[in-house]
Amino acid sequence: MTRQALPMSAPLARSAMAYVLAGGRGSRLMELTDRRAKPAVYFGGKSRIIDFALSNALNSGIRRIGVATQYKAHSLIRHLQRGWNFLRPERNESFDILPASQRISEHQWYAGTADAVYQNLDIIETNTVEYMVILAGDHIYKMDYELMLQQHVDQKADVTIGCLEVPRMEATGFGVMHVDEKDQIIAFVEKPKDPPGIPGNPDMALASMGIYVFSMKFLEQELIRDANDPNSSRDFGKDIIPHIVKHGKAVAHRFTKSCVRSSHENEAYWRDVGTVDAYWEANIDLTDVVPALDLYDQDWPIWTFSELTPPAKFVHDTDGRRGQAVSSLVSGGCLVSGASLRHSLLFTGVRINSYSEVENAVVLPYVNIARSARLKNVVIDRGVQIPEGLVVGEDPVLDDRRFRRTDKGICLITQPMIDRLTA
Ligand code: ADQ
Ligand code: ADP
Repeated sequence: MTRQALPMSAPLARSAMAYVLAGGRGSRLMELTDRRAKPAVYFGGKSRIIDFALSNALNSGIRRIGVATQYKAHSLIRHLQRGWNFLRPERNESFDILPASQRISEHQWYAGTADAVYQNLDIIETNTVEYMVILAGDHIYKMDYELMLQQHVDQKADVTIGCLEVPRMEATGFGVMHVDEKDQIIAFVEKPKDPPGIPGNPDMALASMGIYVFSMKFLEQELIRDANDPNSSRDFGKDIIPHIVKHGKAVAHRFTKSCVRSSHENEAYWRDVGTVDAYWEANIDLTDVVPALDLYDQDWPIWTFSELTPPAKFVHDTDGRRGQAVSSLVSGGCLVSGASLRHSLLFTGVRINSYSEVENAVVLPYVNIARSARLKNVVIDRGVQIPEGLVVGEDPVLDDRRFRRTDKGICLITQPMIDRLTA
């Protein structure tokens, strides 16, 4: 558990601001994002997706943070206000929540990701920072942005882009780049239909993680230039980055397992969790004995708002049936009474009652599972009341009719779906 030594010079993170783009819906998460933006979706038992980018910023030494919100922002803003309001202006720190508030013109929401920065330039400038770290609030990973800032300064780049290798056929949803031997980006295409492979490794592509380091002055000039371009869609991936690759110096920063100063990581873990399948799988993976993502790593804690709850409790029911959990993560305030739980993850305050069997389940906060339910391969949204005897995961045709069933056979269950069943 030894921490690698910090660089001797003052950390660049202290003169940087992290700006988290958290306005997207994430529509492939289906009903999970009907009422909340993707960054506000729960992950890992205690956190929300945005906590990963924010914790990375904090653990990297960044103390000035802005979060731009747009789509269905209430749940996200409430979480940020409860969990992330500890940065103090009197200690040269700041935490700003920046909803698309039509500050420039009353007709204008954030047009694209670059516009979500441009519209708040005046607020950002009050922070007098030298570097800007633009982040997406959508991804699960641990990363030390100080190392990215150092590479940016060492290579005298105009922009440094976080990137990772992905299978070529999966790269259609990413910005894809070519680099020279010094990792300078010589070509960049946003979401190509036929992604170019890596020379010498044609089945893989070098994909942008959608995270960028700029010097503040350069970013400001670029945003103003872009705002005056009538053909621009005001997006980093579509407009700003291709322009810099053509006219300036863009450099790739590779995401590897050494991107986090922790002795715990055994692989470079990064997930988009953009679909119900990917979301279910990444959560269920945490039940592995040695998961690829270690949430128990005290060198790189994932900060969040945590409700005050009593400990999880497992009890015999009145018939003497044991309440038990195997290979599962169970959060505070949960109560498992005479029921059995396997390979599952319970968020705060979940109750599972007698004779119920739950397996491969991701159960969001305050779900109540009544007696004698059998639930397998499910994601259950917050607060859902599962009725007595409900069976899910045994009859694909029935499940298809009642719930949101994915190609891989995972059922997403929400309260309106349950209401339709019992109506
Ligand atoms: P996309 O994944 O398509 O591409 P995009 O929809 O632009 O990303 O969203 C990026 C981030 O900005 C997300 O966190 C989203 O929540 C947020 N966001 C989107 N629209 C917003 C708005 N109007 N206001 C505020 N926030 C907003 C980008 C890059 C690709 C890269 C992928 C990696 O363009 O080059 O490969 O990210 O995921
Ligand atoms: P969270 O995402 O914080 O868990 P909920 O799942 O309770 O919150 O709700 C998500 C968002 O939907 C919140 O912004 C909440 O205020 C809103 N909401 C909750 N229930 C309803 C409802 N019945 N009608 C409209 N909006 C709701």
